[in-house]
Amino acid sequence: MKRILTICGAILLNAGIAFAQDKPVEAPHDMQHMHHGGFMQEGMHHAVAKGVTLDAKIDGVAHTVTLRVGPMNLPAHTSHMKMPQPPDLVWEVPMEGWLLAYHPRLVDANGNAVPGTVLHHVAFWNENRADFLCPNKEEHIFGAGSEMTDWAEIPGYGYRVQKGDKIRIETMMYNPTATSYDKAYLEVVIPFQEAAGDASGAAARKNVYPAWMDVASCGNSGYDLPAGKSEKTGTVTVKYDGVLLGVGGHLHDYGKQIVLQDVSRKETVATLDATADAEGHLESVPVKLFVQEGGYRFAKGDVLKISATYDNSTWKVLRDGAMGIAVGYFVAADDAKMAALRRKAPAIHGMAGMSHDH
Ligand SMILES: [Cu+2]
Repeated sequence: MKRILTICGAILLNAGIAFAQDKPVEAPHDMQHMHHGGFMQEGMHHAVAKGVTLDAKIDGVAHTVTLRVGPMNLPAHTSHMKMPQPPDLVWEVPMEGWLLAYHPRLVDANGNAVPGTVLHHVAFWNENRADFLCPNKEEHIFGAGSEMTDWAEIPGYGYRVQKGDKIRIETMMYNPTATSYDKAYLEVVIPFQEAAGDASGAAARKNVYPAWMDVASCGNSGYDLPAGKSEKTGTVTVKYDGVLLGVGGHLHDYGKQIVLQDVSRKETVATLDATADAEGHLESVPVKLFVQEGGYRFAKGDVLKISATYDNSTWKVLRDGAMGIAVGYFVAADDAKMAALRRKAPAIHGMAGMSHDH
């Protein structure tokens, strides 16, 4: 299966239209666990897993950083509510440059593969920047769920980071399988390009901004899933002119479809039909690309409407069981405007005027 997915990714890359993943996007969550953003849902308290740390290894030759979260003990048949969860961990970016792609995988202490099924989600947030659609949130730069979304590089583009940026990593595990896993690690390999250039003389990248267009609008992404068929819709307003290079979707089990519309233009941007197994467990959500047309144009002020449909065949309400997010990469018409999303340096040392923004 992994091999097939990798081939799919390679085809996308070869066609020069690589977008977000080698499996159609099932992107991630920002979730009720966004403590720092203040979205933690009432009554959602997880036990904290002990001894889980973050290890960052830079390979200066291959130009990759490997982030490793673990070890985590994952007993069989344990829901995400019952599993002790890793604490939020922070990676401080050690260089100026661009992050180009995200390749997640799960391994045990011996390096053997652990199935992605046990990853409920992982989300990366840049604490030094605000999200361009929902500035009440931090910039959400990457996410993956059980489908282990692989975000492929888009040639010519990258996510710009500054030295010292703090990337907060939220990881939530579960284990719906009958097999227990001890000392599991989540690894995310991130190829990067330094801003100063390197021996390869690579050209500067154009900046992309991950766009999370959520049925919960700018609120907490998770919601209770009613029994049977349901639909939830939300809106967000675009605040910058630019283009969307492509869009995928994030749904949970029993998800059927996610639709993104530009209400201001009276157009449907994308209709993404999920695939699932016989029990309704989500397998994939397709990706629609606009790269070849130069991107789907958004204008400042455009209202985007997002709709997610589910058919919950358990006939029970699934508490916090659903999300509906269209996820894409946005390129601003005037990238200089996006600099305003950098948050002022916290005045820890009581020094005024330390802002880099102006
Ligand atoms: Cu989710």
